Amino acid sequence: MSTIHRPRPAAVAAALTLSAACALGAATSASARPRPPANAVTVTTNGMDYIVHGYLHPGTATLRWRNRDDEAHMMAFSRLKPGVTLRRLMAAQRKGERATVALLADGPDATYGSPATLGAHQSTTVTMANLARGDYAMICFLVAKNGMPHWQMGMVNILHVKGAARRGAPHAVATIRITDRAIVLPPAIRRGQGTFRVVNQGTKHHSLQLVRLAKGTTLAAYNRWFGGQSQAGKPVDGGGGVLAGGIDDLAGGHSGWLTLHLAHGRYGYASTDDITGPGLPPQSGVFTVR
Ligand SMILES: [Cu+2]
Repeated sequence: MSTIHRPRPAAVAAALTLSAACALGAATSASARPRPPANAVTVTTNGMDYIVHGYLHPGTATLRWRNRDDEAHMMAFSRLKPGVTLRRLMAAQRKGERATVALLADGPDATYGSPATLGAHQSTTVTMANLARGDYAMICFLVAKNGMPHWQMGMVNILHVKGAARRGAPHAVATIRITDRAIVLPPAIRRGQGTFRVVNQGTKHHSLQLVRLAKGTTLAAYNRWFGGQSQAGKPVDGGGGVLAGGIDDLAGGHSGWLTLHLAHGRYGYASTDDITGPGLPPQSGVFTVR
């Protein structure tokens, strides 16, 4: 699996499957930022960290992730068994993937609709449906220049989801449909702004990762470059693209929301779950925001 998405160093491959949602990425324009929804939390990355500004209520819950670092980061997101502390999670990480998976409440294949991978200075906002109460692990498996995975450098933290459930759905300007054969984007995507409902109408897990492409770079070329970097255990900054968030993973029949503030430019999209070789999956394509 080579992809826009997560590198899969052998030792952590299984733990990786615990992640998967997508967020929207973006070259954010501050002036276009809408009023934050009631049940929302911001997580900021300044370096090898997830700095959590508050907590979420269960139910319909919005996670805004800002990457202020000069490097790309990802967020494996998974609910922990009751009572698992950050210290215990970190100890399990050092032991290996099996030890980490043993701490997960929903197993290694759970999906929540959490944020997809962010390049340097990008941000993304996802709204998750029916988020359960509990403590959620956030772990970055990308690899630094020195070959060390980011989690080993401190990029592990916990987000608390507690209190009374909040219901309701954000107002969506249009719907993005993901199936077992395609991703169908609505015409409104070309505005690059607003909240989109994202529905997985297929039977398998799918995701939606966005990448802003430099002039002259095709999505296929970027994807090949990303796959090569990932498999070699190298950083994924460069290659003529900037990862711009999205929704990491949605199980078949599930949905979430993605709020976009995309700057003008050409974007590629792909379901990284469906990348099985050097080529692009059928769930991929390109659009332009003008
Ligand atoms: Cu990272």
